[in-house]
Amino acid sequence: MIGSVDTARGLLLGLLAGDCFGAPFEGAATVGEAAVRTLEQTGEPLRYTDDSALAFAFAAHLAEHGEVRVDRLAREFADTWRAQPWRGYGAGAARLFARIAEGTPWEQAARDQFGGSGSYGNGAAMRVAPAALAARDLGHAAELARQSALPSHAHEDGTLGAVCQAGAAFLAAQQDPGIQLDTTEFLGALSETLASARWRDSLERAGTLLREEAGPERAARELGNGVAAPDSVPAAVYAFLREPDDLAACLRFAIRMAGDTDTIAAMAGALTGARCGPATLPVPWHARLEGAERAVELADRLAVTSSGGAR
Ligand code: F2R
Ligand code: MG
Ligand code: MG
Repeated sequence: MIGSVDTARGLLLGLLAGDCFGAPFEGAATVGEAAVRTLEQTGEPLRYTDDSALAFAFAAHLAEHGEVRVDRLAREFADTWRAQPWRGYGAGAARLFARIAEGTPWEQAARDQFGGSGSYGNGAAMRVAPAALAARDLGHAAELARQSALPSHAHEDGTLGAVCQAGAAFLAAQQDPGIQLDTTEFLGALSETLASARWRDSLERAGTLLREEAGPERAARELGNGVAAPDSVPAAVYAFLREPDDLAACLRFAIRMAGDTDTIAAMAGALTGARCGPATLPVPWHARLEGAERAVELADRLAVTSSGGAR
């Protein structure tokens, strides 16, 4: 096990790095390895998107309260959007946060999304990983995830995406990076948190693909790579389980799955970062990633809160 500060720093920096490196490829039908390596080598500064903006807001919320206070969290998400609406939010999310900012109760705003079915987008999952740092156990991580999804993702699959990613982050944070990851055990424990045949089937498929050492293109075809939570959260878990010990390799794999690259890489990066700590981040990346100092500051506050020191 690594210490709680390193777990928190690794998780938030891994999420940020995945978002920053994945963003230039978001929406691409295919991504070649050479293109990702070129971006790694350019040394250009990289901007973060809505994934990190909302994950930072959620981390700050947990650092302050140690729990989810939904009314406040809804306002904080809406304020985060309103402060920087140009961070690559989708049209649905922008509409939702605008309504909440205008005073519509979050229950109604979230329920009204997409003709009343609620959102099944991956937005609740992409921001949820900090829940793993405030959770006492896997069940608590799932509960924090459910509560955090309430203001925006009323569709069951939007919520389950958050539950799956928070559970995966919790399990990744429990790992000793010196011991080889047991992927079967990991997927089994994660599957138990998901009361849905569709999600369990998807994780089972991920297990089969791992045994067959499927590469990013095949994994994306079979697990999905789209903006819907069921099409991207299992893909991120798969990228992590393929490369659990090396953040750069994990992000390369996730981005080569194409589609919703910033989000799949942000979710996968949070998992590898939580397992390995900040040492897995190549040193030159710290200066390139917009928001790296904010990620470290929030991680340190969260680590104190989760050890009971700040409440
Ligand atoms: N949306 C993007 N990127 C594309 C737009 C980029 C932007 N225009 C720019 O570059 O400036 N990225 C970010 O959005 C994803 C997270 O989405 P979130 O927060 O869940 O939003 P939303 O709008 O609720 O859902 C996303 C899409 O999913 C489809 N969808 C969801 N629920 C649906 C339902 N019940 N019925 C039909 N479709 C549904 C819609 O297409 C939504 O637009 C991340 O990728 C993040 O990076
Ligand atoms: Mg984004
Ligand atoms: Mg995205």
